[in-house]
Amino acid sequence: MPLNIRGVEIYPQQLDRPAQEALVEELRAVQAVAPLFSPRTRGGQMSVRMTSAGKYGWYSDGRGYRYESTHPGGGDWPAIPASVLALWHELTGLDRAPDCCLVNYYGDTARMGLHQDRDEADFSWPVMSVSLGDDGLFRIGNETRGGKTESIWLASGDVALLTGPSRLVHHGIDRIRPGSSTLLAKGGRINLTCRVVD
Ligand code: MD3
Ligand code: FE
Repeated sequence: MPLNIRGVEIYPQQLDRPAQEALVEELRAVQAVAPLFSPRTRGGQMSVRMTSAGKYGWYSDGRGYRYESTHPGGGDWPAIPASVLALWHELTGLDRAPDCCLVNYYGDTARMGLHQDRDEADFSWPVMSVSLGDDGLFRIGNETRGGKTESIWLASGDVALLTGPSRLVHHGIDRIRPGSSTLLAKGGRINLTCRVVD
């Protein structure tokens, strides 16, 4: 039974250590094909580095946010790791596979400001998020801007499912806790976010 915070379902320690290690290896292969980059937004350079797997990858530059069919370097995005797809089908109960698995990498000082995920065509599809490496302080707000927020530390192996009304809540990562996990040799935090795009 997941923890429920404002409709966000959190599955603490859904992935055990061996599963986390196997996933990190699969992500190494993803990054070898599709290197991490730091997207530019209207607000400036993001502190989070990212890449994607799947049919689409998330991208941002001076023209705004969007999904792209190719990596900024030119090639196709690699396939979404099989273990991630299996987890998606297990937790969502859907037959439909996600179109995009966004890979966010947080160094010691990286953060992600409060935002909504609304670049997808249909918000009735859930979003699944997997945390790996150092703890991240996840802040959950409201569907509208402003108001009270709640925070929870996400640890390595935790999975969050955003379904129903929680799909459009404002959310972000205030900071990570450097050195809190031994999973990643170079430290930091990885978050995977799977979405149906179109
Ligand atoms: C709540 N990533 O990539 S994951 C993002 O940890 C993003 O990297 C954060 O927000 C991270 O857009 C948070 C948890 C998450 C992901 C998607 C959501 C929470 C969400 C979509 C709707 C509501
Ligand atoms: Fe988000």
